[in-house]
Amino acid sequence: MRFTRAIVRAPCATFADGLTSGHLGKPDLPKALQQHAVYCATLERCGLTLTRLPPDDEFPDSTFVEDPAVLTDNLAILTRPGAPSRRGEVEGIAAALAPFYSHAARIESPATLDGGDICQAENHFFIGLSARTNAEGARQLAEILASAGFTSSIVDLRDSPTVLHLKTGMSYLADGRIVAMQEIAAHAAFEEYEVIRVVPSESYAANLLCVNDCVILADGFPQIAASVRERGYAVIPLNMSEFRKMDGSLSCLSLRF
Ligand code: CIR
Repeated sequence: MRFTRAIVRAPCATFADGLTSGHLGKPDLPKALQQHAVYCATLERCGLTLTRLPPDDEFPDSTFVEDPAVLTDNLAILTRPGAPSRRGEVEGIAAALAPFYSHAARIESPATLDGGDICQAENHFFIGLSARTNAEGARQLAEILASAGFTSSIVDLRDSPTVLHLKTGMSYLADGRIVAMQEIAAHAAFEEYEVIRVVPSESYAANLLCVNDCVILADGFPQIAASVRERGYAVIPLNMSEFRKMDGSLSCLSLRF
């Protein structure tokens, strides 16, 4: 999968009021802004042209632009986020996508679905069922994807409440390879893939971002960084400390297409 563009939105003044499991303390906004700037520069270094949306104080979690949409190069799907406080983020993303997609499909009530629960692996999509994405959301998305020629499979995370989204726990690297945290590594949906396991002490790094020829990885997780490098990928480590405090990780900060 090659990408040419991404949409990003810097964290807003109310960032610390967003949703979080809250065990790592309050984020520092200036530091978050600095980490976001490095993240954006890294996407550019990987060949992406960015659309930078202005910070939106009305929605504390709005820097996590991945959740209100699911994109492929010719298909845009606007989601219905599982957290009611995040539903209003969708219209801003719809407007940002309008110049690039002539039509966007929509996930409709009573379905809920967060982009963080959706992982594309070439022509296949893994759809996580979680506290944010319900069965009806998964059904609607699978139907839209099937009509565009994509296959999909479900990964039920509802017995793993510490995993916020599917991509909190796994990522598609490239070349038929998946990176996954222990809890979900043996899932039947991943049977045909090479699964690179992330040790429990490095679980946060299971969310990585493969952008063209680069693999962007959270900094400070040497074992998974070595496993990825060993397979021949160029790794770029990024400090994600302030986003992690708000349960966010690398993929959440951009919509790539
Ligand atoms: C939330 O709980 O919705 C945000 N604080 C974090 C969202 C992270 N997004 C993602 O993993 N795609």
